[in-house]
Amino acid sequence: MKAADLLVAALENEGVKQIFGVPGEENLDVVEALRRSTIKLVVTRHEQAAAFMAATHGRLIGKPGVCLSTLGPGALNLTTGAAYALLGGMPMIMITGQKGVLSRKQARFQVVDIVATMTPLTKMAHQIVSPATIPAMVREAFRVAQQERPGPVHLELPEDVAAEEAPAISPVPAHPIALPIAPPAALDRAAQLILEAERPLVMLGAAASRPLLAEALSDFVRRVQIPFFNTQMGKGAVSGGSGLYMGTAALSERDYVHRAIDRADLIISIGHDTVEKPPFLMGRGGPKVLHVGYLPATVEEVYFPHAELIGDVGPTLALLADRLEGQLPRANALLPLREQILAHIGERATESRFPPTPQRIVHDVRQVMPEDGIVCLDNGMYKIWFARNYRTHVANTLLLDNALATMGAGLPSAMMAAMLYPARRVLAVCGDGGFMMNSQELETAARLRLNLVVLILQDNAYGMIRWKQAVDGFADFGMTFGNPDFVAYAESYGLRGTRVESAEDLAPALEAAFAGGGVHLVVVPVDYSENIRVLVDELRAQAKRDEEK
Ligand SMILES: Cc1ncc(C[n+]2csc(CCOP(=O)(O)OP(=O)(O)O)c2C)c(N)n1
Ligand SMILES: [Mg+2]
Repeated sequence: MKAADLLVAALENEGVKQIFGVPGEENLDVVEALRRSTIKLVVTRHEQAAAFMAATHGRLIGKPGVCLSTLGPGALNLTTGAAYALLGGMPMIMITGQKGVLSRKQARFQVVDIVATMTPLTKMAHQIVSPATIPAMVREAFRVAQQERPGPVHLELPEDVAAEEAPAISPVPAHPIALPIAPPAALDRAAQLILEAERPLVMLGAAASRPLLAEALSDFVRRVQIPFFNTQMGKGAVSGGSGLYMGTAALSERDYVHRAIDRADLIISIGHDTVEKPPFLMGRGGPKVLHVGYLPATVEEVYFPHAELIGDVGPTLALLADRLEGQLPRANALLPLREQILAHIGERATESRFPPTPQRIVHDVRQVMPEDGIVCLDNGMYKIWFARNYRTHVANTLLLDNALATMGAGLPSAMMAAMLYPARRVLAVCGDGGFMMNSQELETAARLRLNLVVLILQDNAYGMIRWKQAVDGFADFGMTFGNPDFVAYAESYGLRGTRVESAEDLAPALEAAFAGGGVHLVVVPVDYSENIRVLVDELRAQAKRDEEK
């Protein structure tokens, strides 16, 4: 048995079903061990996509996804994915090769210090130096990756260590981990704050989307009946139909949802992670904030809670609800604002101008997605519109990245969702910029025979930056580009493509794409004049009117 076999046995012991990546010659012993294992090796066309897929695996089911690369160039291609998982709180394991460390027959060819590179991008980065350490090291890697706050872990296996004869050591079994729950005194203090509040509001943040938390959170909201809003990454954490959803804070201030936030006197902030673009800006004199989380709040200029409840969030919330249920006559004080907030958000959602508005696109996507359908966004202007306008009813059905906010993750994250949930509809929504950053993965998606629809919003530009340029009064410069014929591009991969030619065609085109199965590209132009009309002019005018009142 070689060390590589020991590594793969340890991965099997962790329940790993597939590994994504691009091997190099330094990984060949690991590849051979994988060939003889129950684990499937899924080669991608770029390591970045492999890392985005592995991270999304962790995000969606709470267990680390695994990716693999060679040394130097391949490992460096994993770095954006590492940062994506680190900032996004997604458990992931990265395994990279390295030249031999016991002798250096190739001198420094391709050698980059990857452990040092990965150190600031991971929770832990280690080189494996001896076969006997592998079982414990792999177990520790998974424990660290999975433990709150979840994130990526890097293991480097040099080729000579991988090829070494290894003792037959059994893998280390996982031990159950029970997290502490907030102490009774802290729960009493928090309950007191909430009982005294005149206009309480719940905010659900990124950690509220942890896959195992959905039920406990929904219970809490139902039991206390306090209206809630969410951050972009907290979207979908409470199952639908509660009648208490007030909106999503896609901007940091002045959006319609901020009418409720600004009027609240207490915000119960559940699972907020300050990696997200601030959902509101704390200042002196604003609402008090009670932070509920697995970990204490990091203090920022715009976030400095007045009280905290730290511990396993689900059980902690249950204990808090025990102290509050039926005792909050003012729980719904802010609820009367709900209707007007949601009505404003819904404007222009059915207009038939062409190219369609972002509001119309979000509306039509919602129409063709069943409640449990999963929409995976890349990064671009439409992210704000989807965060703001798309209503979710099931946890983790709108996957977006408001942490690293990298372009290029839309397609790979949707591919992972389609692999994990073959019976659910999965849609990637990408700008023409972000799609082209990892479009080569269409080949991987085709090879894996995934059922997946990719909606490309074509404006022949880096629209989001062009918008910011205009908002800040700069000249329109340097943001436009040409595009391939996306339908022909899809066909060149053996896939189907549809170009939407009228507003009325969008929903039927998506419907037909899903019905046809396989991977299908749907291309639609988008009218981004709404960005300035709504997100700047209208909101500024409203804020001014509100101030004058
Ligand atoms: C990897 C990466 N590069 C650059 C950026 C900065 N950026 C954010 S949005 C954006 C434009 C996105 O363009 P596109 O994908 O076409 O979407 P659009 O905004 O046009 O809808 C850019 C360049 C980023 N977030 N990530
Ligand atoms: Mg674009």
